[in-house]
Amino acid sequence: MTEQVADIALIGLAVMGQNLILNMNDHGFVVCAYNRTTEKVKSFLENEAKGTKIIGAFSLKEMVNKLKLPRRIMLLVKAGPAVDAFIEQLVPLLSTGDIIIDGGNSEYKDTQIRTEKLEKQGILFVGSGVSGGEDGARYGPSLMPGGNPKAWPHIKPIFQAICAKANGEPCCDWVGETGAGHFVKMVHNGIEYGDMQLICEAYDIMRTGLKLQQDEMSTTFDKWNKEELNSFLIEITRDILKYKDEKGYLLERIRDTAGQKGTGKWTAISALDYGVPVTLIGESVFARCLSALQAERIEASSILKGPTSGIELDKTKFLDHLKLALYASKIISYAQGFMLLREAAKVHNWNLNYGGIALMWRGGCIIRSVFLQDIKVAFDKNPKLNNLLLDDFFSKAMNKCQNSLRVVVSSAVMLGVPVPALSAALAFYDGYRTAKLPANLLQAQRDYFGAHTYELLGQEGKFVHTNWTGHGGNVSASTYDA
Ligand code: 2AM
Repeated sequence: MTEQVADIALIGLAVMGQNLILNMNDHGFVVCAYNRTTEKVKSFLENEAKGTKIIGAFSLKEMVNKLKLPRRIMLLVKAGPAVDAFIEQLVPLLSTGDIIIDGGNSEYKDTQIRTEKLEKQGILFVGSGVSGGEDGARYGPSLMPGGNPKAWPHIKPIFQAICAKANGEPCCDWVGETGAGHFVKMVHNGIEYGDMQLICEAYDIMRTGLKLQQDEMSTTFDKWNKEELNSFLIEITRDILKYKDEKGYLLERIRDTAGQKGTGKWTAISALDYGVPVTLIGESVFARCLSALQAERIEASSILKGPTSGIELDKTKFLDHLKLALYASKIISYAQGFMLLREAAKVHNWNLNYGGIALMWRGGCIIRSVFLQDIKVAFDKNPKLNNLLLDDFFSKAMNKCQNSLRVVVSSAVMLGVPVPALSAALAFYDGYRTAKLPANLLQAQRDYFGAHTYELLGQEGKFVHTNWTGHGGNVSASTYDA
């Protein structure tokens, strides 16, 4: 009988897996490493893990036998069939109450199915978002675990030891049931798309509208990074703008076509599925798609005209507006992201801890920022807060910044600089604060051509149909949709 010495096993020795193991080792945990291609276990033990307490296994059976009870096994393998393949091989080797954690980028619906299926087999399954890239994994990632809540007390000491800390608090807490952890990670990635697109639009206005040099832009981002926009993405933008190689500034020579791996798209698809207006992330995904049409854009640039008259901008004043516009749009984007979380939580009966989620994103991940502390405070103050925009702190901030957002969006329009995310933010803001929208006309149109019925003000819940044309009958429709 092998000695049960390991606190946790980690399967998948790609760079994220290796770094997480080294991080766990630093915090005093004994980790057993395993990989499908077992030569990697040998190489890892002889190189990166040399001189540590890390042990290895060359079969799943050997790995399972080396684990303390209840067994904790973390998968960091390619999302999809690889996860199911390992689960299938592991289950016959495990005992009731053992824990499998999937730390990959799995789709939350898969995590939901796996959690429910494994619960029936007595295995506690966790799907955890892991964010922060290689460096985060090594020195402190943001961790977003969800799934079977019975697993949490057993993984909490490890997860909260290895994760990033913000003001001494761990950027990891229990997110919620079934697929909640991976859902929150997906929304995190969508928000990352939004943050990045907003910064790109600000850069484009500085470059095209204000004709700033790159060092001036870098200085501006440096200043912003010391104020309310203080964040990892503003910081790296400052550094990217001033980066030079032997040919000068590198940024201007990078091809302007953006790639994507899909999690932003998943967030936008979820937003449509749940019927939540997460417009800013949607626009950010589409902006990447438009950027990919480079050949067409180049052709169109010589055919399609832009504005015929320019506008004069006061550089100092405008940069102030731009900062506030960025801040306002960021508030709106996060408000939309939390609206999506709230709706999904309602549908799936997840008990999401919104303040905890803000704290999980506060450090360790790409969207880490000081701003998330204010979101945490807002949800701590009122865990049932309906919308971030209605919190005292954020409504005051919006009331202060909204005019700057108008100045920036209208100026960009007059300059012909595309600002899909900034203008989506403004359109959402104006829609959200409008007590009476023109959807009365929309309902009338639907009833006119499709007899879809409408409600009269003051008689909500009672659906009526009007024979608008005097012909076509009085029967309302229930199947044809528009
Ligand atoms: P490998 O080294 O044997 O390829 C990232 O690719 C990690 O996922 C690696 O540890 C890799 O193992 C593992 N992985 C990818 N596809 C897999 C599969 N179908 N089955 C098992 N492991 C897989």
